[in-house]
Amino acid sequence: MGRRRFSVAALLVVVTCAACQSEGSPAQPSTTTAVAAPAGSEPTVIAADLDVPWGIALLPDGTALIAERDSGAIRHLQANGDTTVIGEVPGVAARGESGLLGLAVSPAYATDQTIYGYLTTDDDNRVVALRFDGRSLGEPAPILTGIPAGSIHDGGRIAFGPDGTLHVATGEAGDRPRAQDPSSLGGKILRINPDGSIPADNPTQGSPVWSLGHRNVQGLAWDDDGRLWATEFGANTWDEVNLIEPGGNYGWPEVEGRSGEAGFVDPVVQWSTGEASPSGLAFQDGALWVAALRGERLWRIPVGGDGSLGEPQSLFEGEYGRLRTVVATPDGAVWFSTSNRDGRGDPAEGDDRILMLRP
Ligand SMILES: [Ca+2]
Repeated sequence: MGRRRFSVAALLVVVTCAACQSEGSPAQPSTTTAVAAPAGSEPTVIAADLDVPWGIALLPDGTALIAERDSGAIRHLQANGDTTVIGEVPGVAARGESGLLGLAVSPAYATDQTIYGYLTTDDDNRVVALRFDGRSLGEPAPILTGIPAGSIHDGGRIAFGPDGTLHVATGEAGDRPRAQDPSSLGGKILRINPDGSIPADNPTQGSPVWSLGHRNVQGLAWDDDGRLWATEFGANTWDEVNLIEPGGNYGWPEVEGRSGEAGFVDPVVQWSTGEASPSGLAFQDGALWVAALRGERLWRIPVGGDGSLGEPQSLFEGEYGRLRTVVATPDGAVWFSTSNRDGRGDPAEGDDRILMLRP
């Protein structure tokens, strides 16, 4: 494997340069500064020969479940690196960007043996609950249905927050006005209870909508202070990292990237789409870690105690191809997965893979 590289990307995270926000501005050349790799920081492959892995969720025993987007299979990654198919989720209709996407493990898994999946069917995107007893997979029980589906912009990340509610990242599925329509589940971050009911303290009574105005969100992570961060794919100009506030409107399709317009929450980080196309997100070791698809790198963004962000650093640019998912493990590691078999990549031998980094 190649050297670890850091790219200082200050010029790419433009906060104040109004001229850089013009529609369709081309990707800017990166200014790369090589920095010596800290000892022991080289990623190691922990799983290989996967087919478009998407959701990755850790079980309490340190093993993990992996969702394969196109086949609908869920694999169990053992400590020795073997992956066993524990079942296929019935009803998965994979086309384009859709299929079996996010996975989450119940915070009460030790007693309820329940996992959650986000999948595309012939009719919608939905969240289902499934029993997994350590060996085989039960039948899916729908807990949230009717999320708009399409061949693009299907969102798909699901994650439990520190308060035990399940957050669901969706996309507008190619129909832009949905993102601003509070009655549509598309283009939103949703918040539900583990049984699918609506938490009483959501911004709008009876609605699962937690934030709106999103184009396509595939990354959710909470920092140690409980702040929720989300990645979002831009169209042609700006990809985003957003700090999510309940009831916040993040602008799409009225604005993309920083606008300063009243009524819209500006992103806290923005990149040109060639530098990022950010999918998965995790928080580990005082930083956000972002898996970039088109950008083919891992971004590390330091988070200050007050929520301020440091300068994003570009890691492993071009070394592993397209990156989809990032997971923070309880023992301090960062896992990240490739997505080179998703129809837009250039698979290497052993792809797709999951790699482990110890920051
Ligand atoms: Ca936005």
